[in-house]
Amino acid sequence: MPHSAVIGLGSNLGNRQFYLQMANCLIGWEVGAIVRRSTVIETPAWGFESDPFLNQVIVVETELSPMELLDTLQSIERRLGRTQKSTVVDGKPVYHARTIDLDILDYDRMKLQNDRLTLPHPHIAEREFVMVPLRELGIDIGY
Ligand code: PH2
Ligand code: MG
Ligand code: MG
Repeated sequence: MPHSAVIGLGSNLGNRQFYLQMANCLIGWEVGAIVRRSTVIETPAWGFESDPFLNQVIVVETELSPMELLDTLQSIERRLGRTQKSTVVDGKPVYHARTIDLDILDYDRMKLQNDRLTLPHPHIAEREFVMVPLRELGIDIGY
């Protein structure tokens, strides 16, 4: 039985539409069938001063485990020119403009916490750029 993963996509650097399309394509090849896709929305940068984002949420059926899924998404991010990772300075997250960001929002409603991945994704509820596409798809991850 495949697993159901909800993935948030974001881009605010370069040809944003192109990066979202390439990410959709690579995810379809390397992760599994994309069964739902939200509309792409433009949103102001949240939590840092930067150019506006294009954001989208998709649902994928995958045979990958959560950590395999994370490795695959990070590999796709690197191939699409993602350079800097978000860091934490003085307890506060520091974000950078990025060609593509691929976040696992939910995986079979699993709860998981390790040094690389927390599921479900924390902070979903306060981020309209994620909540709006989730609402469009009728997905309630339980926040
Ligand atoms: N991602 C962030 C921080 N801020 N703002 C918007 N509008 N969209 C994002 O995807 C986004 C953000 C960290 O990953
Ligand atoms: Mg993110
Ligand atoms: Mg990320």
